[in-house]
Amino acid sequence: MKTPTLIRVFLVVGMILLGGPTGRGGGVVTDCTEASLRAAVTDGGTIIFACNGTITLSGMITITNDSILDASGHQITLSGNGSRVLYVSGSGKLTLANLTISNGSGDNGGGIYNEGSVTAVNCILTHNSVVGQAGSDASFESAGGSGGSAAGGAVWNSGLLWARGCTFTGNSALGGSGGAGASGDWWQMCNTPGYPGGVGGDGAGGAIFNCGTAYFVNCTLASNMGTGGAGGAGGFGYFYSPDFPPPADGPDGAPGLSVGGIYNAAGQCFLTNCTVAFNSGTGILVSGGADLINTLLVENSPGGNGSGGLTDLGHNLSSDATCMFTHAGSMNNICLLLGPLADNGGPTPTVALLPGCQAIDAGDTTAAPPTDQRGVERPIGIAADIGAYEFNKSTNSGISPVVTECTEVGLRAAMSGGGRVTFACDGTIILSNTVGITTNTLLDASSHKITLQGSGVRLFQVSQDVAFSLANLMITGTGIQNAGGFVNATEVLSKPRLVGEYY
Ligand SMILES: [Ca+2]
Repeated sequence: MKTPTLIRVFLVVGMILLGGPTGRGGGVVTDCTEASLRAAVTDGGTIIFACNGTITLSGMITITNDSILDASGHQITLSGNGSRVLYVSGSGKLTLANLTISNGSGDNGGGIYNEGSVTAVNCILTHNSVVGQAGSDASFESAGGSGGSAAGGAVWNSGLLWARGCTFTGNSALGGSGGAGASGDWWQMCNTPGYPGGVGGDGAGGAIFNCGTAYFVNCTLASNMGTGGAGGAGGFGYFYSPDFPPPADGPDGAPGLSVGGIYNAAGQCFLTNCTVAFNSGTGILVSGGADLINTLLVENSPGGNGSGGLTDLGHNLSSDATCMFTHAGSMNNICLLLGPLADNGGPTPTVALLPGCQAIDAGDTTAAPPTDQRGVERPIGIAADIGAYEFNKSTNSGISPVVTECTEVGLRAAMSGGGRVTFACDGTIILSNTVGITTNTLLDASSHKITLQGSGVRLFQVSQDVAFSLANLMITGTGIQNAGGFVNATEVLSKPRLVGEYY
């Protein structure tokens, strides 16, 4: 995949702003082995690649100097293989371009742990994971130990982080479970209560943990997972005699927080034209500061899209009410029509806006970067779109097909090209055969009464990597076992969304 010119300009400018490499070191990694890579980064400088492939590490690489890893024109993955991939010390400056960081793990910062400065351009961080330690069970007169937090599946940042055109997906943070509380005190010769269970550790950012300064521009954070550790069980009360009030069991510990996208614990993060979608856990949790502009938050749950006070700089969109956006151009509780995370062109996977999505042309054009995440120039249409993807009517059909006749033939004809399909009739449509969904489709029966009924058949079969949404219609009477309404080929990437009134 090519590096768009503007991104290259950014890279060069970024290198200058950051002081640039020292001029020493540098080199070419010719054979995609760990040994070659380690040799190349020893002296820092600009390192390029003349090979393609996955470099599987036996341990993390520590950056204490000024290094640029530029995989432009090549397919390079750095795999942590069970340990953290990269550690950047306080004196380190690392620029990553056009490469993938995957399969790193630890208890924080599975992909990258940054105390210095990291600039990532057109990178993919995927399948990095962090797991917190379990709290110890109490044995005597005490509460259970707290579970350890797991912070930043992909990145833990206390320094300066610049991410531009990057996709974070499939990363995870699992907090440690709390330990069990001790039982009541048997030697006191009375009934005594049990001790509390330990609190669970936080899943503190499936993708990102930030306590420094972090900038995200044209980035997509999708389908990452944060899971708080379970609270420990309270200890049993100790029963000595019926002459005393019955002993209470200790309370169970509270579970840890579950944050799927970004946990901004302190410091400050800034998001411009980013898409934060489909993460498991809260999308962005803020206890420091987070400034958002032109940013899209969709279907992050449980926990909602935002928590803790996001600063709304305008033209942000949330599919739920949790962000409480109030600035001009921002919207809450909007049903957003998005495709799954997919290769939509450009160097990294993105989440496409579908025809009819209210993020289209709703951004602040002056605040938007001159291209979207893929490198497509913006704005297309009357204004920049909200999020990391700019919708192009000419590459989507732009035609909004309408079901004019409520029959199987009429429905199939209207649905054949995908997109947002609406209705100009009311009634029950009985399908005699399953309709295959092979392109992103929204079936929207708003302001009509439509019932879809299967005549002993499944109604829809959704292909892999295809988004299928249904709005304001009834599905009934398919008459077969297992997934009568529809079958979804990919669990994460193309879950159908049932919105509005459905049955
Ligand atoms: Ca636009």
